[in-house]
Amino acid sequence: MLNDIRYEYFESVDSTNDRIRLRAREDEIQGLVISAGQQTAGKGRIGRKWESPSHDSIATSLLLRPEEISLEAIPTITVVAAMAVRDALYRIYGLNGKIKWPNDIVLDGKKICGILTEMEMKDGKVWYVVVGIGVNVHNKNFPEDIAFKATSVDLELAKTGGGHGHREELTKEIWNSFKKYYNIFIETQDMTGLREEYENHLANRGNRVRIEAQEDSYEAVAKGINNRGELIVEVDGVERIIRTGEVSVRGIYGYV
Ligand code: BT5
Repeated sequence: MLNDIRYEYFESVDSTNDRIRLRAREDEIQGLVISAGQQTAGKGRIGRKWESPSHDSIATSLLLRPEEISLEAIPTITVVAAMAVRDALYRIYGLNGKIKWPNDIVLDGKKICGILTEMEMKDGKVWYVVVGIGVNVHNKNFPEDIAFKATSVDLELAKTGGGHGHREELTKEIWNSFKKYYNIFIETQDMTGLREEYENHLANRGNRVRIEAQEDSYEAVAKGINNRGELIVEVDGVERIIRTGEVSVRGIYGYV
């Protein structure tokens, strides 16, 4: 169970995930959140970069120490975190995002949030888990290579009459929401209690997507997720399971 959440804030760090890692190795207990105004070395998955320029976005990471968790349940935590961000954006701003499995929230076809879950093992067990969340809040423009596929809270609110995001308020709402979903997840260590709600918000459900694995790329229809939080797709009438971390899923007409 996740109960108390404790917040620390820094103006600038390399990566909030790395800050949590250091504290975790110093035996910090579960529930610490480190957020930063700016990251100088924000990380995406598999060595990619995450842009979090000065005070425009949220960069926030949480330390978890799930007891007796199996290794295969760890990627599902990313899926749970995606639900929390979607929920927080909807409840505060009425922004009705979709979850692009496994780790993005998209609005109007563009990415507003990315999630990076990392962990370390000790003595053959999961020692700690870091859930890192980046959300674009005040960003008005983006570096050229991502401009076509990135959006922010303020840019989306501008389309529906205006308004501004508030980074601290949104950060707290995200982690409160995460606590709610995580405590449901941890009872079964899977998506049994969350799957239906998740699937209601899954981008591309029922649509054709392109699965880009390292050695292979093919088209499929996205059907939903299984209780492990893995994506179920159909290829020529046959179901396949896509595991987190292995692939990218793209819509066939663009980023989403
Ligand atoms: C992610 O990776 O989306 C995970 C991002 C996690 C960021 C958080 S911030 C707090 C914590 N501390 C960290 O150091 N990281 C976490 P991935 O699915 O691999 O997507 C990365 C790709 O998203 C990049 O290659 C770009 O194409 C794109 N991208 C980078 N910055 C972006 C931004 N601000 N908005 C939208 N897209 C972006």
